[in-house]
Amino acid sequence: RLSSIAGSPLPRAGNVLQEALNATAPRHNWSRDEIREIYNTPLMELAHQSGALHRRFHSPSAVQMCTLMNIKTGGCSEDCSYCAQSSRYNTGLKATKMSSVDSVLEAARIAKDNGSTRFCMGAAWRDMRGRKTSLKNVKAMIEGVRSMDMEVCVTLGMIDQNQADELAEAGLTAYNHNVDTSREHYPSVISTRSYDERLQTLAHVRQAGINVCSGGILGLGEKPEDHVGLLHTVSNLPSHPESFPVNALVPIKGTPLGDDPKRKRISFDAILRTIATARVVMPATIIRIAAGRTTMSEAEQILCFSAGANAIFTGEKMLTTECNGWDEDKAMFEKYGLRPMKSFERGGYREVEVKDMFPQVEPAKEQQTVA
Ligand code: SAM
Ligand code: DTB
Ligand code: SF4
Ligand code: FES
Repeated sequence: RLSSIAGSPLPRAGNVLQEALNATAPRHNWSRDEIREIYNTPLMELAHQSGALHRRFHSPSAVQMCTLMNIKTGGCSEDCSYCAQSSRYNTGLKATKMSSVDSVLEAARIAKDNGSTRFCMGAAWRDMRGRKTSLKNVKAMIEGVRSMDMEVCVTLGMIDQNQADELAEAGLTAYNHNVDTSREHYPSVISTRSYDERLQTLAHVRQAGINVCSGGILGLGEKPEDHVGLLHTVSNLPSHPESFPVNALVPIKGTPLGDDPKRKRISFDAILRTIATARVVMPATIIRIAAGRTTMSEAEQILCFSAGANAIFTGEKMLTTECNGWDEDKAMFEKYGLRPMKSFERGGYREVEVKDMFPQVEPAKEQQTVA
């Protein structure tokens, strides 16, 4: 019988997952119980089904290549217990002034020449209060990168409505501001700004018509239930984030989390489970394998892509840590038949068609005549 092998029943998708797989549009009213049920589906079944759903909403071989640049390193007043750039911890990082517009445009050009279609700039700021000149420079950077026909994203800490509107006016594609973890676990990671303040910044970004990029970090000493909580927060926003980055903690010496002897590295199955669940509850979102990818094998990364991840950070550096380089990523794409997503290319719901799943395969001549 098909339903059992050697007498043991095959794992099956539960009702909630079955229903989610029939989606023709994203849903914004997931209950925490529903997300937990999906998250706890036997992993092979979950990753297979999320991969099938992915193929209905996205071009299956397209992976967005983004390159990061730290435009203002270190000296940050916040106490995020994972971060190399907080001035509260002795991480050996030297704080710098803000980069010039010219140096940013030069870096974006190199990223574009290497195939990246999104350029993301980060600044180690709590917020943008009293940073009028910096905002003017950031706007010039945004305009310059957009004029190269690249998507452009910034992460500058908390912003108010006026600042969001100004960034929108400059042509910003997306604003990154991570909720990082569940509401419950958040206070054990950061004390200097609240979960609600984060959500407020996301509301300003959304209101300004800029795409929201918001995700989390796994491996902060949280429980699986906090992954469910993180997914519950983002999937219940008035519109789903356009981009959901999944970071695995990169331990930084000198930070509370980097120095914690009890901290366990996040397991790969938890990363895959989070990506697959994110794909099911936010079918149209771009899911980004973010920090920690250098510690993943190529085979692990491919499992993530086949379960629904469709973006990476690639290039010389993340913000302060190592990144998988362009050449390594190009070789992986070539080997597995992945292709860089084009600038502003997006999926959208479609019924599955074999020609979409295998676009490069033409039916053989004999088969055509027989048919
Ligand atoms: N200061 C801004 C902010 O916090 O919104 C922007 C820069 S901040 C470094 C961007 C995101 O990178 C953080 O929200 C966090 O999710 C992620 N991140 C920072 N350090 C990390 C680390 N050591 N490991 C994994 N992710 C990290
Ligand atoms: C995101 O979620 N991860 C990126 C990007 N958005 C800005 C940053 C990861 C930083 C990793 C640690 C570092 O390099 O300092
Ligand atoms: Fe500052 Fe951002 Fe690092 Fe927090 S994550 S310490 S806000 S740079
Ligand atoms: Fe740039 Fe998320 S950090 S798209």
